[in-house]
Amino acid sequence: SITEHSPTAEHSPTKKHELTFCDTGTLQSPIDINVATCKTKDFPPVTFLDDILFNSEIQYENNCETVKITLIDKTLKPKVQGGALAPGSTYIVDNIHFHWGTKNTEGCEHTIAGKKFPMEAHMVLYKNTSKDFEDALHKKEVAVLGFMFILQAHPNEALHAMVANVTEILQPHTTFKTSGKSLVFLKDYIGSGFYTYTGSLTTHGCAEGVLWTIFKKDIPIGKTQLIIFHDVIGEDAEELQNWRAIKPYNNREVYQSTF
Ligand code: GRE
Ligand code: ZN
Repeated sequence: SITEHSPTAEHSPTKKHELTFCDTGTLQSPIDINVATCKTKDFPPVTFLDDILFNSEIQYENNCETVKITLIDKTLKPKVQGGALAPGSTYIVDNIHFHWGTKNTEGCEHTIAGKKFPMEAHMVLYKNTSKDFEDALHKKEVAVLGFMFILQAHPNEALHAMVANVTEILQPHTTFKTSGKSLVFLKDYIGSGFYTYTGSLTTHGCAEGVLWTIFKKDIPIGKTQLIIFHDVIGEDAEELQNWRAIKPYNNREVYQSTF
């Protein structure tokens, strides 16, 4: 079961949704990854076991909290394995969503040796022994793959399709159905080196027991491409910013891959 702590209203000036109840435990996310004290472990790379995510119809949604990407056919289960994920287990992709800010100097949730990035994507996975994401949350079988974006002057052609799809959902509570091809760029990053630790969701109760993987290879994003995310409109015409500030390390170990 989920480690439960008495929830308190956590007030962060940077994230509107922290005004709602969140966990106050000792395994919260995000953290600043202390690269200097990371222990190294001989992990295999993370891999996609199939191309279901890229060959199927997907939906981009502006739910007024984030841009959330899901498969339209809920019976399709894209599979991921490796890395720090439980050996011998496969994990199913539940959704991909993004965290960003209101300016180019912030927006990521995790920081690496104190360094901030303008955006972070989360690929949310659940172990195939769970029925769905909610079931996995209770069983502590949720894992999240985090991809950091780094700003560059010129657009990244590999992100063109994804960004074009986001322009279709700038208005609050809108959806756009399209091909999973727009996510193919992720294949170039999922096999990179990574950091891993145990933390929490960063919204919606911030339940603990989530296995985090943060890839070391940043995804370049052009300034005009990041503007599209900054232009996503929230409830009541609000400018969205949806990153949670870093939380204490406490006694946690963060491991890194040998590569
Ligand atoms: C979020 O809401 O931001 C979130 C999830 C599930 C896993 C990680 C995460 O809903 O950050
Ligand atoms: Zn997230």
